[in-house]
Amino acid sequence: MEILNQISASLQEGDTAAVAKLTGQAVKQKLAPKEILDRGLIAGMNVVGQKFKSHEIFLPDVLLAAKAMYAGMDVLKPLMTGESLPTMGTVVIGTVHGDLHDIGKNLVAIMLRGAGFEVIDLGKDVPPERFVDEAEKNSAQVIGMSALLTTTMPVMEKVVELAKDRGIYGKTKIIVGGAPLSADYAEEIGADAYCFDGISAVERVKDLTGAK
Ligand code: B1M
Repeated sequence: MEILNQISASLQEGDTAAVAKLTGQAVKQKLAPKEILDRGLIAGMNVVGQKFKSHEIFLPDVLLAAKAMYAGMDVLKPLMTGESLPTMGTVVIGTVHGDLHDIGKNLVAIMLRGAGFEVIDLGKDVPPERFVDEAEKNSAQVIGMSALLTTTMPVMEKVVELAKDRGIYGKTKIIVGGAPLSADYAEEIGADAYCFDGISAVERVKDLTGAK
């Protein structure tokens, strides 16, 4: 689809205005928001990641691409969130301490809100205690953690340990996600579920909380 390639290309160039405009056009063309997201915005961001890894581009380029990604997500957000529904439960979500990657976490939050959950977004670089404090304070059914760096993944285990110490482990379910994670890693650290993306996060949170 031509317009999706254009969105991907503009995102790779860090052209915020073009990404916003093209995403709006794609919506007008009645493309599904998920298709625009997956085959336009995320596809572009994946190329950015590969080029960054192979030193073809540098950090400022990645920052510009991230800004452009947000411009596209802003256009799609109202379509993905839908009408607000009676809340199906509360999820405390954040990117773990030391990690500033929040695009994926924000997408997951949007999808969970769209599915009717109340989402308390703690942002990025969130210390372990804060996940547990906020879960307790808000009687959350689920803690959701995101990590994009192999170096920050171990923070998740600290949160699990803290949840055990405070006696909320088992009652408050713990889900984890992010590109370097796996179901095996989630099991190893004692999380209740690994989620590959926003859709699987919604499915797993529904399973874990019994929400329909
Ligand atoms: Co960084 N970065 N980055 N970066 N960055 C990666 C992650 C990297 C893989 C790039 C690479 O080398 N190819 C690499 C990590 C290597 C590793 O650890 N194995 C890397 C690096 C090295 C770094 C720095 C260390 C670079 C440096 O300073 N030298 C630095 C670290 C800063 C820090 O965090 N302390 C850094 C910085 C940055 C920016 C700030 C410039 C920017 C982030 C901006 C922002 O988020 N606001 C950035 C970006 C944009 C990326 C890439 C290119 C794209 C990430 C992204 O947003 N993807 C990334 C390469 C890549 O992943 N392809 C890279 C799109 C997003 C929709 O996908 O986040 O995977 P993702 O989320 C998905 C799923 O993973 C899942 O659902 C989402 C939707 O499908 N998911 C969950 C995520 N969280 C979930 C939680 C859940 C459930 C599912 O439940 C709770």
